[in-house]
Amino acid sequence: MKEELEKIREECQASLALAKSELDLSELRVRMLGRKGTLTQLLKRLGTLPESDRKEIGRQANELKRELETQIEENLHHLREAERKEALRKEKIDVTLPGRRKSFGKKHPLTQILDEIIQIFLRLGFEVVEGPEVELDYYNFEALNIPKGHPAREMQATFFISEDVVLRTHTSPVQVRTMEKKKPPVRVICPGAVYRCDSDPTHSPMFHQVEGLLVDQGITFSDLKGILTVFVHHMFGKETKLRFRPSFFPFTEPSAEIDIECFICEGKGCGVCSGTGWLEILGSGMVDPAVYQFVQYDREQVTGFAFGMGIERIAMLKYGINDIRLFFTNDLRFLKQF
Ligand code: 2NM
Repeated sequence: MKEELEKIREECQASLALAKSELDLSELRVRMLGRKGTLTQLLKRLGTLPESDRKEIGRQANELKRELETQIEENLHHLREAERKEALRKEKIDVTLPGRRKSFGKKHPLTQILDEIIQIFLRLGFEVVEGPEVELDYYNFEALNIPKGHPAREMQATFFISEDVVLRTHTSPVQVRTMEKKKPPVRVICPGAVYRCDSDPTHSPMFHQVEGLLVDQGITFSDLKGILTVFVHHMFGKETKLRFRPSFFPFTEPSAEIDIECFICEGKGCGVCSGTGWLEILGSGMVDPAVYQFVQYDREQVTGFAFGMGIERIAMLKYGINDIRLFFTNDLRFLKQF
């Protein structure tokens, strides 16, 4: 039995060294100290020993039992401690790390400018009207006093869909459609995309316009000057100098283009204003009575004015942008600046 006890001791030591988990340890406990465990069985057989051996072997066996119990408890404790440390290490968070910021989108610079323009005219009593981008030749040209063969048709570099259907070259057809539908007084602005076969740093084949129209009894060129002066002062600042320069459009008579003093050189003349000291920002005029005849308005009863501007042009002047394509390539490094 003495050798048996030695073997059990060795086996216990080997097993303890190998036990890597709680399960290993509880198996070892059962195998040695359980009701049918090796050591338990040996302890039960102590009574069969001669009295001379019983005391010594009994002492050693009980000592081994206690040692094994203590060792198993200790190892269990170490295992649990290691597990706890590992869990804490895994769950560790650095509360000093900066938060993850959500990035919010914002309006395209052209939309910002358009919103500003619309806001100014809404306060002046205008309403916003939209219309089709694919338009009949009749509304885009004919009813605007631009008959077939008129030089203005060549100047506009039109995209044709068919012989009498075009991509609109301006938003004026929306105003013709509005006058067809509604009797005076009419006070509308028409924003939207327009198309011309033209492409260089300052021209895009698709760009945006806002046009306006006011028709009523007794409207004069003074009303045009007043409304557009208010607009320019709101858009570019109330100290902005402006001038009305005679011009020509087939659908207005008289016609005027509106320039503002170049804010780069303050009127001295520079590269941006081509040495003139002025920047062209608007076209305008008194609606030609010929247009009223197309929409069944009484040309003896009503008068009115109309105007138009390019949104990209206004944005380029306002922000000092020298290439119109920047608006349409959607490079975030560009867009984030506005
Ligand atoms: C401009 C300049 C001058 C204009 C005229 C009309 C209509 F429909 F009433 F005849 N709509 N828009 C107009 C007049 C547009 O853009 C530079």
